[in-house]
Formats: sequence, structure tokens, C-alpha cells
Amino acid sequence: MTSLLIRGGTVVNADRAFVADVLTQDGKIVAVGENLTAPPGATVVDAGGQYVMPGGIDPHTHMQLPFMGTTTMDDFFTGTAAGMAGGNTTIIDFVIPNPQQPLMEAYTTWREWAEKSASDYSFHVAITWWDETVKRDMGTLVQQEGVNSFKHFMAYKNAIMCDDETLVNSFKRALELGAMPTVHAENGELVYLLQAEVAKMGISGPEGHPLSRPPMVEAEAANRAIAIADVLNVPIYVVHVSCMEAADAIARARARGQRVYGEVLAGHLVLDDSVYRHPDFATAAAHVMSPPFRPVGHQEALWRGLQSGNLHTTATDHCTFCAAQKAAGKDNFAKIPNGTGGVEERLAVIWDAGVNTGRLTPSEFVAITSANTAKLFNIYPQKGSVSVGADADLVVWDPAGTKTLSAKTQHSKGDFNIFEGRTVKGIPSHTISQGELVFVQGDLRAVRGKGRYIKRPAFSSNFTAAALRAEALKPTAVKR
Ligand code: URQ
Ligand code: ZN
Ligand code: ZN
Repeated sequence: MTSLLIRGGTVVNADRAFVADVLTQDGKIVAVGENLTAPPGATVVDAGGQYVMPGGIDPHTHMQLPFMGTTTMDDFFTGTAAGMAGGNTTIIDFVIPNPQQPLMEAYTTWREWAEKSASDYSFHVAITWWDETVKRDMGTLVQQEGVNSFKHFMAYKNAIMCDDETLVNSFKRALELGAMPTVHAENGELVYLLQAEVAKMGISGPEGHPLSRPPMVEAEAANRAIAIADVLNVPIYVVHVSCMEAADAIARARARGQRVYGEVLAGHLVLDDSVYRHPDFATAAAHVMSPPFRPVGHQEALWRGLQSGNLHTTATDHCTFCAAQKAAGKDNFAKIPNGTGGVEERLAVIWDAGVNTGRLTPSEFVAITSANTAKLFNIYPQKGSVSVGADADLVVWDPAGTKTLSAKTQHSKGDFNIFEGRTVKGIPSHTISQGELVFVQGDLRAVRGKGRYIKRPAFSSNFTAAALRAEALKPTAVKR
């Protein structure tokens, strides 16, 4: 039996913080309380002066993703290992079928790739095309494979973009199944046209990237996806909300009582679009991701969205390409593989910029880095909570510890760090995954293949109620 006692810390859950010891046995939390006794042979961690929080859950990563003619630098082992070095203990990644590829075939491929994961993982499945077999496979994925979320890329025309017909059919199917539709909200037709327009202006460098994807390109798609979800009466989760216009669209819908949820990337909270005007191509290209980092002002709107409860989770969209890969777009910014890293840095960046500045309490930090994701994707309190019966996925957080973030010291296989040079105060001293110490004072002890696939049950009650309400609201035939 593997026992671990975390002694003398302050436990922080999304609802409250309190002084307590935490005892885990065989990968589960078995006791949370004061003055717990360590069973014989138990490992004891001194958490004095530190916080004991649920391990981070990153709901948006792309490990080993084939994209834009290449494949990301981090695979499921290196990416999850890097996450654990930063206090992250679960990722929700993406199965992204090619158009016309059977969903179950893509799902099987990604499951095989993820076998090497060091920490627990789960999958959203992207809907990149539509026919009756897609509808059938969505049912199989929900009812047999524990998938309860389906992603829709409204951008990336001529690749994985889905049109309104696919959005409508898939959202409706998600409601039937009790699954959450999620969207990458950018109008791919506008992006395609603007990329050509910017190129015609003679702009080929990375500074062209944000010019081809202004905030309104995101806001239009967010509003459209929210409206479709409203008409169909299905909840919706908007990934990487990057601008005030999209955040406002979510806030307006929520004010009308619509179930809309928003995700924010750590990068969008602290970086701005000046990165694209860096004179060095490699540096500017390293920041090319979509939606782009925005002009100063949008960052504060995102923080306020998190503080107000109109935005709910944080993620990284960890999708790392090295300089040689990014150089594919040397003469045409539209060819620069889109993606940046962050799975190791998310918690420390958000603690430093959020809690240390007073924007967030420690409990709000736990909510937006772990608990809310667990709740929205139906794995709470197995994940996202320091409570008896929950998985022993924990991070011991040293609020006085400091670190300067750098590609030189990161564990990701990427060769760039979008937080390069940022000194943060508040870092993990210990990460515990499945009750095992996997990161101790800088020593990463990730084990290849130790991670488990986490099934996420379909929602039943609230979705069913929504479906019933939609039925009840159907206009009855006028009796003449
Ligand atoms: O769009 C995404 O989320 C994937 C393809 C990662 N790349 C990115 O730029 N966000
Ligand atoms: Zn995206
Ligand atoms: Zn993504």
C-alpha cells in the first residue's frame, strides 16, 4: 500500500481554504483533517507555510498534434511530464479527425498515442465533417468511451473548419447525448480573405498574423455559435476567449440565462500583440497562435471575466512548434504553424499575475485552474477537489518560492517559452499524481505510461431538462 501524508499545510478548494493534513492511500485521498497520523511506511511531506491544492487540470492541449504540415514537439509523455513539473496533473486533449475520416478510427489512433502519458488524460473529440456515421460515432463515443465534449473549429478553412450545417447538426446531437459542444470561435472565411488582403499589401511577416484575425473575427463566430446553441437549447463552451468582444458576447448570453462557458489561456492573460512586431522573425513567429495575442486592454477584460464568473476556466492550448517548424512561414505568415506552449507555466503565471496582485483569492485560483474544468466536463469531485474519495492528484504550493521562466529550464521539448524571463513568485514544491510524488523541489520523476485515460460521463439531468424545455417551447400547431 502506498501512503502519503501531506502535513501542516493549508488546504485550498474552490469553496474554501482551511488548515488540514491530507492522507492518501493507493492513489485516493482517504483523510483530510488536523493532526492526522502517518501509517507505517508512509511518505511524509512537510507542507508548513504552503498550500495544498487540487492538481491543475488543463482542458486544452495538443500533444503530438499533426497540424499545418508538421507535428508538435511535445508528445503525450513529454507534454504531460512538463505539466506535472508545473503542478498540472490532468490534461484534456483533442482527437481531431481529418474531414471524412471515421471518428472511431481517429479516436483509436489518439488513444494509442496517449498510452505514453505520464499523468492522467482525457479527450474532447473534434467534429470536422458530417454525415450519419459521424452522428452514430458521437453516440458510441459518449455511451461507450466516456467522451462528453465535442469540439468545433470555426476557423482553418480548407482544413478542419466546420460550416454552420455541421455546427447545427452536431450541437443538436450533443444535446441528445448529454455532451458539451465546444468551439474555436473565429470566422474562418474572414480569416482566409484577410490573409490574402494582408499579403496583397506586401506584408509576409508574423506582424501580418494579428492583422488577419482582428477581434471582431472572433466575436462574430462567438456570437454565431452562442446563438445557434441558444436556439437549440444546448450549453456551449467557448475555448481560448482572447478579446473583450467575445467575452462580452458570453456575458450578455449569460445575463439572459443561457448556459455559456468561457475558457481563457494563460498567454492571453499576460501577453499582448507587440510580440508580433519583434524584429527577430523567430521570436515573433514563436508567438503565432490563434486567436492571436491582443492589443493592451483585452487582457484586463479577460481577468475581469474570470473575476466576475463570466469566464470559467484557464488553459494553455499547449501546441509547441520549434523555430525550424515555424520557419515554414518565413515568406508567408499564413504558413507559420499556429501554436504556443505553457502547460508547465500556467499555474505559476496565473498565481503570480492573479493571486499576488489581488485579482484572485487562492480559492478562485483553484476554481479557474482545476475545479471549474472538472465540473464543466463532469469529473468533479474525482478531480478538482481535495476531499475524501477524490483522486490523489495534488500540488503543494510554495507561495514564497520564486522562479524565472525560461526555455533553458523548461521541460517541454519546445525551444521557445512565451513567458521567457518572467520571474514569478508562487511555485509548486511538490506535485502528486495518483498518490505518487512526481515532482519534488525541481526533481521531475515522471513515469512514461503511468497516466490513465479518464472517462467523463454524459450529463443527464440538466441537459434533459433543457431538451424537455425546448420541447415544451415548441410552437403548437394553431387549431383552426
Ligand atoms: O486552434 C487550436 O486550438 C490549435 C490548432 C492550436 N493552435 C492554435 O493556434 N491555437
Ligand atoms: Zn483553437
Ligand atoms: Zn487548441
